[in-house]
Amino acid sequence: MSGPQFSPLSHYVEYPSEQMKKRSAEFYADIKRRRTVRNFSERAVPKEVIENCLKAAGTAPNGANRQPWHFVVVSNRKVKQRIRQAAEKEEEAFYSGRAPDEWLEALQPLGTDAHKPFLETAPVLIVIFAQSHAVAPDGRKIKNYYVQESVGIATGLLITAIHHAGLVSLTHTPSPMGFLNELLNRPQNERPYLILVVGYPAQDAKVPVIEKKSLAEIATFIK
Ligand code: IYR
Repeated sequence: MSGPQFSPLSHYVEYPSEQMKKRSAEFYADIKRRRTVRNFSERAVPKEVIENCLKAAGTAPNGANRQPWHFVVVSNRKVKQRIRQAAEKEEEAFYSGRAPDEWLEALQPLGTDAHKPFLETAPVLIVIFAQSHAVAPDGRKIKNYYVQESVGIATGLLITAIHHAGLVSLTHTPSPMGFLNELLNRPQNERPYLILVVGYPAQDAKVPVIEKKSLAEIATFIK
């Protein structure tokens, strides 16, 4: 086995600290405008934008560079309709009994229910799959590492890239979502991670009034 190969870190750019402060402040100002949106316009989005956002997601740091993710981009009306039907069936069971009261109370400020029209209205659904293991050409299982963390980080980059491009998204997690393997013809080593609903907001889109925790609440600086 040959040893690891290294190349110089040639793409790193160091900014002077004033510029770094400005860049970090500007990035924060921009990302804090991001809202999870549930009212989508039917307007189509350019395929190239979705492709670039997926390429950005694919740069995510991940366990042993196994890149244990697969993204299925659905824009076909019939397939979106099937996903909506299957998701709403699970969501109805969730909202009308499967979810404990404590969970329903936690969701109350968001105003969500079993009705998921956005799965059909939005132009694009990106169904994110996590590969619990890889499969070698001879069918042998190859172990993946830190799959949930890796796919979570890639999803975070994808959400950020979509916001940066000027579109909105919604993380949707019908539970259970095994139906997505069957509908999208994905192999058994892949588990649906979440559905990212992507598009333009509807003209009259509304978002819940919620607060983000302050820096003091989310971070501790040890001197
Ligand atoms: N999957 C359900 C419930 C839901 C759960 C959480 I945690 C949320 O932050 C939002 C919704 C749904 O999509 O309605």
